[in-house]
Amino acid sequence: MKTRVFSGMQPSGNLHIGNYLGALKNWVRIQSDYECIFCIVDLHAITAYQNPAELRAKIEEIAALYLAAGIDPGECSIMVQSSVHAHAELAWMLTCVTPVGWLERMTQYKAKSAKLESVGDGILQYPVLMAADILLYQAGIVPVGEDQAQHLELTRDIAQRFNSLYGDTFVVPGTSLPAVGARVMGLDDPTQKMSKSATGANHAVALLDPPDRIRKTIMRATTDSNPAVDFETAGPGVLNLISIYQAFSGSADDEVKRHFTGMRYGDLKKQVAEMVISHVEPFQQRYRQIVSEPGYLAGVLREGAERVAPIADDTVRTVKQRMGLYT
Ligand code: AQP
Repeated sequence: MKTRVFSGMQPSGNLHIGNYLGALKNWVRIQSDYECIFCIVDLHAITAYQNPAELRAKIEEIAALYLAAGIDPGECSIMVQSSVHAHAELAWMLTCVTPVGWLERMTQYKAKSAKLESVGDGILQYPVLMAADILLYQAGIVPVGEDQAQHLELTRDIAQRFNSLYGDTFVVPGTSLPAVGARVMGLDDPTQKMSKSATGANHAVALLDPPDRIRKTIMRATTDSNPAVDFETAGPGVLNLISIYQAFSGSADDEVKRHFTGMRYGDLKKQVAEMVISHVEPFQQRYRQIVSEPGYLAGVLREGAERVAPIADDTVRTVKQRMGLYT
């Protein structure tokens, strides 16, 4: 039997090249080696206010982008988190075995809550819901970007705590990070990770940005005071651009070093922009085709949910029995 893989993205903004290089590209690469479930985690997105009509549209946009990037719905299950009720149900049961101190230690919680006057409980509980998503399907591997590694560690802690309190119930999942592109940084500020919720006009390259917009954003990327690439002294902005190029091209470290050493920053940016465009343009064509087929996307999502719901129900039934709840 193939090991099960689970991962997801929030429909909380425009998917960017960080989401692609950190996660989606890896999903496409491994999809035929494992039994994969790829989710659109809309319950996570509502931890911050979302305009309802926009959220609904984003869910479909993200599903279409999964398909456009090469996820095969014949091979994998693509589904929306809120369409399988067991995600929320298991999250509550896991909340009850999770010490609040574990959640307060999460870097993402600290960063997000520091910016808010009033912190919603959902922001604190976010990683418990993520643990429920993964443990519900007894996933053995979770391919994510580096920013989610700490949440994965917490998922393992929650699984182990539950297993030790109630007996072996959950598979303890492993993390799969890409070798290059695990943490793509903001183009306007390379000390911050590229993020859907960041507001800067030149912060991110979205997967659906037109080529001219991509060129503009990359040409305006922050570099440093050197005129040309010197790997010994290069700042984070230059290294970020080079790693974006490398992650898209799949080139080896020494090849990249040879290619870029001494290159002027203007030329480096042009080459990075053309590399990104050559990869995202074909997605964009497939994306337009997918959204123009009436009913296709809804069918993929319905089938995905129908395929995974029995696995989720089975886990919830076992968890309820183990905890002594009424089944
Ligand atoms: N900058 C990044 N570099 C590499 N991987 C990244 N991921 C996110 N940002 C980067 C990975 O993309 C997947 C989906 O992310 P998410 O939708 O769960 O949200 P996130 O991790 O919180 O990412 P964002 O884009 O920063 O969203 P907002 O701003 O809405 O919080 C995950 O596998 C993540 O690791």
